[in-house]
Amino acid sequence: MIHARFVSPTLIAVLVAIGCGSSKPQDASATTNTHDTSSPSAVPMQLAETPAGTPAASGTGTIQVTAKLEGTAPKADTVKMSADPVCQQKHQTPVYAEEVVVNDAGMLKNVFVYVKEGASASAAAPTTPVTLEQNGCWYAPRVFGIQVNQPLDIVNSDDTLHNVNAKPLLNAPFNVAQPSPMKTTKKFTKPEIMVKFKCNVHPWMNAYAGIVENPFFGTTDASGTTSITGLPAGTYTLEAWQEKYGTRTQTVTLGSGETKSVSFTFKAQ
Ligand SMILES: [Cu+2]
Repeated sequence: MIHARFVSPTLIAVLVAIGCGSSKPQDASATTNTHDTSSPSAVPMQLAETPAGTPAASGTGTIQVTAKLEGTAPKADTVKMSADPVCQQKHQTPVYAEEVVVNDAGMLKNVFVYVKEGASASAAAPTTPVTLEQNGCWYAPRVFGIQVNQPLDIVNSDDTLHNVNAKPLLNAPFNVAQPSPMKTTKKFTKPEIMVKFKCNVHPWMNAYAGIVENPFFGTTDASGTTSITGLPAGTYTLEAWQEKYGTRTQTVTLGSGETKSVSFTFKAQ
């Protein structure tokens, strides 16, 4: 049920979109969602698709990644959820915006790092889904990686309406209403850095996905670190992405079974 307290102009727009939702998803093979209201308009294909039959070479090399913020991090705003009591009641402590998350040592969380050049694409996507959860009207994880054609389970764990609005440039956009606890499964068919998710009902909800061609990626944790493992010997260009500070790249050469450390530094603006 949609409760009267949620009848806002945004929600009305969402409901109208649902009511008119006779269009089919652009790529029916890429979704199992039954509420898809995405536009069937064409999306330009600017990147090559994963070459069929090309195995992702694997090895035993590791890149240990750290991400740091130089300078003073901006003060995180408190997120006000009073517009939706269902959201607010799930939080006993204040919730802070996560655009920039640093620890006391200046280490940056939620930096997505992947091998941009030097690694081959995987032949097949993992069948294990990545989960993007909405709990307490908050996306978790906020930043994550997923492989091309790997299932993404988008879960609503709240007894309230969320609207999952993804607007990629290279993949098919979608706009899914989840009026109650439920799961929608999606796939992305092309590499794309990054795809942003937002909720039309709760404007503070944002998440970002890096769609990549192989398993060589990671997202820094609260200590500002992640590891990329299973790499064969080679020379790799790593790109690190942070939602406010943009991207940094570095090149690293790994011998067979070697472990190297790479540190990315972002400057506070
Ligand atoms: Cu929401």
